[in-house]
Amino acid sequence: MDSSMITIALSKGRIFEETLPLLAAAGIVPSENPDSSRKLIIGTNRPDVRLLIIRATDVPTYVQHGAADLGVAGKDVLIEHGGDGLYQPVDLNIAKCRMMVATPIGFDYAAAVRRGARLSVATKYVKTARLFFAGKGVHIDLIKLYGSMELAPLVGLSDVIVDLVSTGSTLKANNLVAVESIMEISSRLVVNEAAMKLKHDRIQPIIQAFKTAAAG
Ligand code: PRT
Ligand code: MG
Repeated sequence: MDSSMITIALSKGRIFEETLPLLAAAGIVPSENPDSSRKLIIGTNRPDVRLLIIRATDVPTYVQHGAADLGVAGKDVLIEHGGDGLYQPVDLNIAKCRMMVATPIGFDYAAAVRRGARLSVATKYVKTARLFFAGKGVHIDLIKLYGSMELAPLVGLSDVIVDLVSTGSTLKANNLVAVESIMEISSRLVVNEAAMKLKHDRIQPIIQAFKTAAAG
């Protein structure tokens, strides 16, 4: 770990966009836009702060291993990762959505649950799905996918899906309907545990600025 540098891991798209005002509150302005730049390491107005642009699901891994000191990751991603070696000091209240169970229109989910039917569930969020259905006492066959879960019930791969929903337009466009809410999702600031101690003087003001900006 380069102790002179503060490294922040972010994903492109909604997390980067919604983290920009929080970075600004901490006096950090990226020198490039990751959507137009192909660079994976982006500098900032502060010579001692840089950004890593990585896949959303990889953020906890970089921070856990100390390749990044800080990062921003969805609760969905953190649950699947497990959160080992990470402080999660702030719920940033950004990139909000809901983890839901969805089915094709016309599938009687409530009746299937009532009669104790075995459900096949397609999802990228296997830990979340396993815990949720175990809690309800519903037996499931889990089918792990990496994306486009909406397709699975349309072609008979699964009865239901577990996915994130924000506007609901993706479900609607695929003749699916949300039948149960699992949890509210937002993104968290994550901090490497060793960096929290070793770089405390420089990391603490960033955490504080994020906290204040997220609450305001
Ligand atoms: O997209 P990519 O495969 O590169 O990676 P990713 O999906 O992991 O990253 P990204 O940037 O899409 O999402 C990062 C984080 O944003 C997630 O981990 C969530 O915490 C959060 N977030 C908030 C969402 C959504 N809203 C969201 N709507 N992540 C994904 N979606 C997807 C959802 O999976 C579904 O396919 O958008 C679709 C539904 O959107 P609506 O508006 O049609 O309901
Ligand atoms: Mg996505």
